[in-house]
Amino acid sequence: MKAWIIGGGGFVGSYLAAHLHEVLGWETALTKLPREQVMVPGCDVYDLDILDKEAVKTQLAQNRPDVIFHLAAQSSVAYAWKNPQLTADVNIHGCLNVLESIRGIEGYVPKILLIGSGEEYGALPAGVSLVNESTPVHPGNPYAITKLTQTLFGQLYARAYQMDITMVRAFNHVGPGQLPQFVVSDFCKQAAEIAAGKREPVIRVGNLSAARDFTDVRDVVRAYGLLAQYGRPGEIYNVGSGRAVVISSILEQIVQLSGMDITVEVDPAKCRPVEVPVIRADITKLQADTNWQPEIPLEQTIRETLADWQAKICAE
Ligand code: A2R
Ligand code: GDD
Repeated sequence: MKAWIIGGGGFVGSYLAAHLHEVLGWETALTKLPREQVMVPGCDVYDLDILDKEAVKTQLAQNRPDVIFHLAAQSSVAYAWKNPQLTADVNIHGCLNVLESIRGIEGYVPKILLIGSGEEYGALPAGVSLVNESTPVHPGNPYAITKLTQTLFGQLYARAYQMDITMVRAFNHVGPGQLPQFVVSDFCKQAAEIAAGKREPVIRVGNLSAARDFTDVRDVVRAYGLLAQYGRPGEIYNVGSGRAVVISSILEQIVQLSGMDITVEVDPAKCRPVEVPVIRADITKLQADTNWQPEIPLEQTIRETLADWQAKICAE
């Protein structure tokens, strides 16, 4: 099996490439932006900007992978509020460049996994917090709208052109190596800086009352590998833990693990204009079709992410 990861220079990309190559034994290549550095043993790496449609088509036509994982995105909800245009360009036009390129290659029908988001569901009816793939969607921020659009195009192209596209709604994924614009990594980095005496003992936070469904990135990439094999064309699958965790409890764990006396300050710049209070995935469909189970407890992920930041900051 020949796999191709588009947008492999980010957080999930290297974990996914290592899983496909080392565990599944697939011939694996990943694409990254020219400015990114990434190296995964045994995997080929190519530069590719998905806004360059000709380049997308040329690379795919030359290599004709059997499976394509489309990860490339502007993936930050917070940044999408600041730059909705760029978010729409990459997440919608970029995705269309990929789909149209594949459609334009004669006789080529690869398996395509489009990675969307649990944010697509958005505001839920009163009393509803567990969402399945049929729950009505009300995306509540620019990022979520772009990801829902990607999913809709995926469904349309699967139906209209018989393309083998499976849509994923990934909920929050976390682990060592994630950029500090995401909450667990952000809090761990600040705690590590405090422990190293590189900042005052104050952690700056956004909205601590929201609850999100967190899964270790290593469990997430196992789910992607399974969906590439068993995910049905035209179908959407939630990938999450099925458990919602309040952000304040994550902060408490990190402060406790750091063993320091730390004050918490709300930074209004880190609070979003609007936010869905609770998001939690119903993963019945994923489990029925793939037998996937999350294996790594959140406590372990948080511990390892904090240790990773402590090592990085000590090495600076
Ligand atoms: O924005 P950067 O410099 O971090 O680069 C991101 C890259 N990317 C692009 N790749 C090709 N052409 C573009 N025009 C373009 N713009 C951005 O896609 C980054 O290296 C990668 C996405 O990785 P992350 O932002 O680290 O997201 P993560 O956590 O790996 O999530 C993978 C997928 C994304 O579609 C998320 O929206 C979804 O899972 O949750
Ligand atoms: N980043 C950040 N920093 N978030 C904070 C902070 C803070 O200081 N304080 C509280 N939060 C809250 C956010 O308001 C949000 O409710 C929650 O923590 C998680 O925020 P992020 O880690 O930035 O992730 P996200 O939920 O907005 O988006 C992530 O998950 C989506 C799937 O549910 C990203 O990985 C998306 O790409 C992904 O689609």
